[in-house]
Amino acid sequence: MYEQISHSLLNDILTKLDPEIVRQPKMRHFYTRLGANFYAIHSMFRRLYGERSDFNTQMQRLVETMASQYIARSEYLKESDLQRERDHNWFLSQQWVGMALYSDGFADNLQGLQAKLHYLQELGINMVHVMPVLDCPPGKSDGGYAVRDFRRIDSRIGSLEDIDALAKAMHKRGMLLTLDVVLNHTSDAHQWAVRARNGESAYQDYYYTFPDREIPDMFEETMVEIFPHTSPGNFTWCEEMGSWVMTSFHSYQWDLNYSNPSVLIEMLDIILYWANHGADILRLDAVAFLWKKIGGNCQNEREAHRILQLLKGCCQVTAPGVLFIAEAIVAPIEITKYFGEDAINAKECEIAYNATFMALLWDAVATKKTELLNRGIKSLPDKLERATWLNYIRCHDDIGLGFDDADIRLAGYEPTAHRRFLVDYYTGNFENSPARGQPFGQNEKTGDARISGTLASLVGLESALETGDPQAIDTAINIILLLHSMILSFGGIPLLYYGDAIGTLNDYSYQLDESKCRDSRWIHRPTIDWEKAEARHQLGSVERRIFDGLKTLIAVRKEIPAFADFNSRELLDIDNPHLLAYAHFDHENASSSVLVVGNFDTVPHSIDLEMLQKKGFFTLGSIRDLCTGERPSIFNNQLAIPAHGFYWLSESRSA
Ligand code: OTU
Repeated sequence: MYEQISHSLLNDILTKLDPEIVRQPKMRHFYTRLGANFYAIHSMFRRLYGERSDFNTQMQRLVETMASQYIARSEYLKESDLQRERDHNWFLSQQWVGMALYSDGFADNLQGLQAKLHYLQELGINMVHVMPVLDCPPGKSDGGYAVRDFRRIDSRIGSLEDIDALAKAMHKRGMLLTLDVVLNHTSDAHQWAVRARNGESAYQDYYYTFPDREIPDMFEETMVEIFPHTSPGNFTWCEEMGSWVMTSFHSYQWDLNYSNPSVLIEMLDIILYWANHGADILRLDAVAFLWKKIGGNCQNEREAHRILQLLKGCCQVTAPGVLFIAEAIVAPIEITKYFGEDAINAKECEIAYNATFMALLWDAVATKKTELLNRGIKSLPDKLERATWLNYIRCHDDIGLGFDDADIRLAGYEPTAHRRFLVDYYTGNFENSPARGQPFGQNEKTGDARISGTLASLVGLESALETGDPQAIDTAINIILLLHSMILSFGGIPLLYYGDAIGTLNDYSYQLDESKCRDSRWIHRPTIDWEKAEARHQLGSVERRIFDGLKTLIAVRKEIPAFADFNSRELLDIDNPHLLAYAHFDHENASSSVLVVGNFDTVPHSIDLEMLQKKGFFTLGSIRDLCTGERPSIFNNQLAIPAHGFYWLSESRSA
């Protein structure tokens, strides 16, 4: 019934379309896709904004926005859309390996980055998340997440032409470009905020503004603080407007008000704008926060999901080849909802950060045990078929310890004490800890804290190099490789972090910068030392051991079809609290199944081969470690895994 109504509604909209749009040739695919998605788009838009008197006008605007951006989309990108529609699981392939980087830290600017693409290819990277490049007020940028102009590149980093050239150069090399769209907030220097401050009520409606503390106080009762240390509270007084503005993040980041359809349409236009500038994937920042409700923590609200479904539906019409990444650092049961509920294919974001796995890996390194890791993976809900994880060890943010309290208890720890242990361990305040991290976001009220630091410094490379202890250096390198072996084999797109492939240590220079010194995340946003990077060619150097190790793992991963993310992973119960083991089964061809096992302990451990055989492994022939191409160590029918070692095992019929 509603479907019929929506059909005539679509006709209505089409007859009122701007003549400029109607005149356009080659709109066939647009109209077909609009027809196919209109019901979903219209019903979502109606659920969000159906009560408004200007609903029809806004709906018309929404369609015109999709149409105008379709017209602006290049033939080349439209061709790629068609290809991806034909091969719609293309991104689940094990061929993709990503890296996140700040273009200025990596190579001064966008042109420098383009000139360094060969380095990324040398390592095997073919998906690059270029961290925020947009114009932000210097000193109040939040690392690029306080955007002043969503269509303008920071002039220190480059220009729009540079991005276009970079996208082209990357596509030529078969690489994917990922860019950010910061959906939840703008800088307080964005022109919408400026116009709001100047008294334009239309722009005041873009934000959440309140004349007094009545509503803000109610919100505060249940909202959490994201940056308690530097930006306590969730509201900031604006003298010019004489109102409180909602600022969940920093006081200079004003939350956008998505109960206003104009905000949604503007942000859709920006998403499509960057899709048209060649982004293959858009990382949607802080998506959990898109809808605010009194009485809740203002995260993961149903409406936030509707907004994402709507944005996805519209993108499907204009730029169907473009994927969304959900940056939602939330509890496991909430994370998978960002793929879309009750669906097989992603209805919201095709890709989501696997923050749970990331934090659990850090737990295993510190405790040298895998109980919590195993439990956490078990309670990670299944993803949809056409959706995938972004598996990472480090990123530009802090490491939050957001595991489930119940899981922590089941693993035999007391939650508060255990989290405190982890923070102490990684900040080097625990006996014998080699880690050199720093606390982030300490909250005096709740006792919570998170962790900053580069991978190398957190696993002890910095302290080992200082003391010159060769064994400690070996250990740190082994842990770096072990962690990468996990994200490269877990199922999903591995996302390396720039600098990690050459063991980049903490950068303490942020402490001298007045605008950064209170935000320890800057410690792990390095400027790459390219001379040090050259050492990757020197036999025996730390850089070479890490770089070559990763390069091999990446190359091997790409050759293992079982690592494509088709929900083939099964956690194996092997009854050893220091090991993690999972298998990717190929049910049609047992000999292409792969068993991954990692040892998080400082001493070797073994697994009984007979037990593995009972589980269906290695019954046909001899065992081979795909990483080295060799037979793993076996003694007395026990598979031995060295301290901090790992295997990707498969069966080969030939001995
Ligand atoms: C994201 O962060 C970005 O990755 C951060 O760099 C930004 O500061 C922040 O948004 C504001 O734009 O919102 O959904 O613990 O993990 O703030 C999760 C801090 C986020 C970050 C968290 C995260």
